[in-house]
Amino acid sequence: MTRIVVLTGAGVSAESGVPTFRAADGLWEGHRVEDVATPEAFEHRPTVVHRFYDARRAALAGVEPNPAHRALARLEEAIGDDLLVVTQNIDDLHERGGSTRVVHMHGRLRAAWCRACDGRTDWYDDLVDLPPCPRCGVTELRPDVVWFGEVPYEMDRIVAALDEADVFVSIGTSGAVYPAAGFVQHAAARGVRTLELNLEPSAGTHLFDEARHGPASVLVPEWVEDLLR
Ligand code: BJW
Repeated sequence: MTRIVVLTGAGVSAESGVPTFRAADGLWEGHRVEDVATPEAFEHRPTVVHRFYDARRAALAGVEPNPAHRALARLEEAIGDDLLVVTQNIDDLHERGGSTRVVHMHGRLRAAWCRACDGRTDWYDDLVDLPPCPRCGVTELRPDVVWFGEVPYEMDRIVAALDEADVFVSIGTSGAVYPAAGFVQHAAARGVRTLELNLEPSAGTHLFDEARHGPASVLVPEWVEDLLR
């Protein structure tokens, strides 16, 4: 059986109406993502950072998975444990599209992390008004997401999957943020076949064995259909 690791980024959710980070319109109220997605920003301007994530959490209620998410779920249905989806996205569109084997390496919008008790809780409301942690009652909740300078989640599991993979596919990511941007080199160094599916050439497009450019809602279903034919 072919073992496949798929890495997804903001581009896979773009056609669902979730904005990407580095497009021309990818600013949030004039802030670059690098200026709001840091522990330092949260320390100095917690209200700005909470509002950034509260707005994105609220917007999740109005978006739906697109054909790219659904095609990946169809692939999981066909090959089961031989597929692992590693997403940099903090939305839940892979799960809502039907995928179950999903690693959220940059965390989840619908989760809050208490800095007082270290507990994590599923979270659907705003955080800007500093609600108490349901576990310890302290008002130290932050979005359970990975900011610049923090260590992405489940790196050991991701590296193990890349080491055992036959194919690595990167979908809808600019290749601007590490360590995800380095997965292609990690995989290629182990002889894994690599494929990029992105709207345009990413920063690391030359590192892939093959690159196909176009919208994920077209490229991903086509790739899955080819594979399962
Ligand atoms: C479509 C499409 C359509 C559009 N169809 N495609 C090595 C070198 C240099 C720097 C570093 C390095 N290693 C680490 C660093 C520092 C830093 C970093 O990478 N800095 C860069 C700015 C250079 N990295 C970190 O700090 C990370 N931590 C770390 O490295 O810890 C050390 C460590 C690692 C491992 C083990 C042990 C220790 C943490 C990074 C955290 C990133 N967090 C963010 C925000 C949090 C979550 C959130 O708010 O959502 O994650 S930043 C932001 O960028 C977000 C995204 O997940 C991430 C990636 O963005 P993505 O998904 O690629 O989006 P875009 O907008 O950039 O691209 C979209 C793409 O889609 C484009 O190409 C479009 O063309 C395409 N597209 N429509 C198909 N319809």
